[in-house]
Amino acid sequence: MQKILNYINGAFQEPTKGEWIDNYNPSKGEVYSLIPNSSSEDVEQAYQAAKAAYPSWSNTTIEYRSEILSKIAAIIKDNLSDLAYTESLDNGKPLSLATKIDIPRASSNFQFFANAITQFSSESHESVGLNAFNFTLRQSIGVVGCISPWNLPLYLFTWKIAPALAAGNTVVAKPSEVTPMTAYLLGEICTKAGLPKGVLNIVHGLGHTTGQAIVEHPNIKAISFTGGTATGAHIARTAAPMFKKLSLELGGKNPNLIFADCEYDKMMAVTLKSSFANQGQICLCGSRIFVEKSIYKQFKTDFVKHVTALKVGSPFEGDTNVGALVSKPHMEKVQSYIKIAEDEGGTVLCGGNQVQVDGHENGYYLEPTVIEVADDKCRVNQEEIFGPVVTIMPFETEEEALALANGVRYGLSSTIWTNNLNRTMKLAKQLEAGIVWVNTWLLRDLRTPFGGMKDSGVGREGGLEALRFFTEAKNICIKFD
Ligand code: TXE
Repeated sequence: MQKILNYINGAFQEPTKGEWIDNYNPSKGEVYSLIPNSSSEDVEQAYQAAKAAYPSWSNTTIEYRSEILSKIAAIIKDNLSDLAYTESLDNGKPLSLATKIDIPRASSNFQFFANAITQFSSESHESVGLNAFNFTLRQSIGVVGCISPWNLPLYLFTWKIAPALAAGNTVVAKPSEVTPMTAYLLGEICTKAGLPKGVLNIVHGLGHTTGQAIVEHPNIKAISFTGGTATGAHIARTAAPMFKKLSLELGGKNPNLIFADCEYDKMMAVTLKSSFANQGQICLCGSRIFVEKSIYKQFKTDFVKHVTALKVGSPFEGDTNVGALVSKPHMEKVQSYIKIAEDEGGTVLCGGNQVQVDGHENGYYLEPTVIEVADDKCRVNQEEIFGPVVTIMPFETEEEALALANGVRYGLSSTIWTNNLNRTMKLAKQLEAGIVWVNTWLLRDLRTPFGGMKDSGVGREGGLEALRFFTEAKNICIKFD
């Protein structure tokens, strides 16, 4: 069986304790590789390699770093089909999605920060009347930690690593133990691109051991994390006494507010995607759909018709819309919410069942599911399910829509469907979310800030925000007579 290895100091190595974890192909429910169950000793080795590489990497020119990151971007692009296949195999997502979205975005992440670092500037201020000039340096932090989840494996892994490296830091990174494969391949790509050894170190393993060792390490000065809200809170508690810089991108329970004056067909097509893309396993998915009462009945009929027509199947078939969920425990968690919804008086309008896919009988497939809820405070409408399950509910007024949208502990993204500009502006201002989309969903410009309010996290990624996170600001004040 294939063994994935840790990438430390530019070389691949087995975990020091020789312990391994099974890695599953979710489309078949089979173990197909083994990954290191790394201990704190492996994390320490990765840290030592990153520490040794730091003085030299942080002193390279911006142009040099930019060139290396561009090369990594180019090699990812050159290997698009292999990487996309690997991502689908490891995660269960449709190959078409990995080919169109995940892997191109991983390449763009490197290219974007290769360019952005050349434009990254800081402030200067003259203290008029006090005879002083101030200028601010943006200095790299040192060794930083990047921890990423399983839903968009290479996409989110590189979204952290690229700005960290661009800003001159060296990195100890851990991908999710559920989807380690493309991160493993990234090591080889970085070596090919000429990234000096030790600048990026990739350690595989479980969250509460390997991940915890990264967060607990006293000399890893910043942690960029994407994952569940409970894990984020735990990381914050662990890191706080050491005053580490933290960027936490956590869960979402994002509202879709659909008004009667919207462009109906466009809204319907995009709402299907925002509900079920990547099997609903995107923190930005619009899992709560609120529809203006005058079009609610029509919406319900049409939406259910379209959802029922979605093809659940092997990730490798071209016409598959919904692939496999990432793991058995995750599928069981999602299924448990369908039961909870029924117990709480919700109505399953379609879906709700496991699907047997020919040739993939043990895979983790679930029908896309639409639940009509009467009370927005029910658990299925309040808790992040992170699967192919959405709730729908009518509203009558703009005020009611706003209250429903904001009535959860999360605040990641919101989508508004309307052609009324005045309403758009009022709602966009009052929605408690880090990202508001109007008449679209998931349109991302990498220069814009990305992140959530409330229990969806702390800090912002993207563009200058990411470069600011991965640097320390130092102000220098010079007095003259
Ligand atoms: O995430 P975890 P899981 C949500 C979603 C999902 C739930 C749990 O609701 O059902 O979280 O998923 C590492 N110290 N999201 O269990 O545990 C872990 O190894 C350091 C939303 O996969 O948060 C992995 O690399 N690291 C989300 C990463 O953290 C730790 C995407 C995420 O794992 C750690 C994924 C620890 N103590 C899940 N414990 C989103 N919003 O994008 C775990 N890890």
